[in-house]
Amino acid sequence: MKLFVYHTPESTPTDCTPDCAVVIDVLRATTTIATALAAGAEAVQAFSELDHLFAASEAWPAPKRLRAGERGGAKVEGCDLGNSPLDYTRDVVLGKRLFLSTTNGTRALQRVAAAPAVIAAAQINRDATVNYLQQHQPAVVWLVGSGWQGGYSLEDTACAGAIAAPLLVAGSMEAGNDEVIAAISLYQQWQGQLVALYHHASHGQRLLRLNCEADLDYCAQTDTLDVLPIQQEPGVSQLDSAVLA
Ligand code: 3SL
Repeated sequence: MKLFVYHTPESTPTDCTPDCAVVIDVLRATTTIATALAAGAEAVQAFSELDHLFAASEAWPAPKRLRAGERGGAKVEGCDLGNSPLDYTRDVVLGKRLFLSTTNGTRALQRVAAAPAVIAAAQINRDATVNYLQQHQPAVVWLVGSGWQGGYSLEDTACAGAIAAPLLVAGSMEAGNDEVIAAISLYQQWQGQLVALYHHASHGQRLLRLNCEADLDYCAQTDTLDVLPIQQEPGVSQLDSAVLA
């Protein structure tokens, strides 16, 4: 297996697709997706554009849908929820389809939607992601950070390093680009202090200004959810039954 890290969706190649794309938006979209599915949501359907979200969700039975929208860290007007994973409790999401649009994370998912396997990964389901890659051994894997509007995000690259490190140590993967080694170094430097890293990160600071400190604490937890959101049809993620079994 050959592993590539891309810090942003914009830096991924446009002339090819990997066998497996792992999209990372630790703060907060992929953390929210994993949390919602772990809490019993039926599926998460991701949109880069809000008007597409509203049009698609209109066709879904109202009692079975939740609209979730975030722009600039804040909840979008007209949506049921924003993008705080702490809001995605079992009583809120059970059996419902989540129609989700966020500033960067859902755009990153859309960017790699043509790959045969697309996973949503974060710190909280890091181990489930590593196990999937070890079991399935896709030949070419991209770890794609969502970043912030085209720029690099510390928390996403640190999570890419957290996924890459055990794969390289086990010898089951080789680094395909220098970014893999840089991501591992970043993770190794901060692994015991992820909350502190997120407080340094520009998006972490944006969320702190929005009084979302508890979100940073939640998103920094490692390997707490044994769930793997995997794309079942373009844009639609559900739990991988192999992880549940
Ligand atoms: O950029 C995104 O997709 C979001 O995850 C940003 S936020 O954490 O909800 O502000």
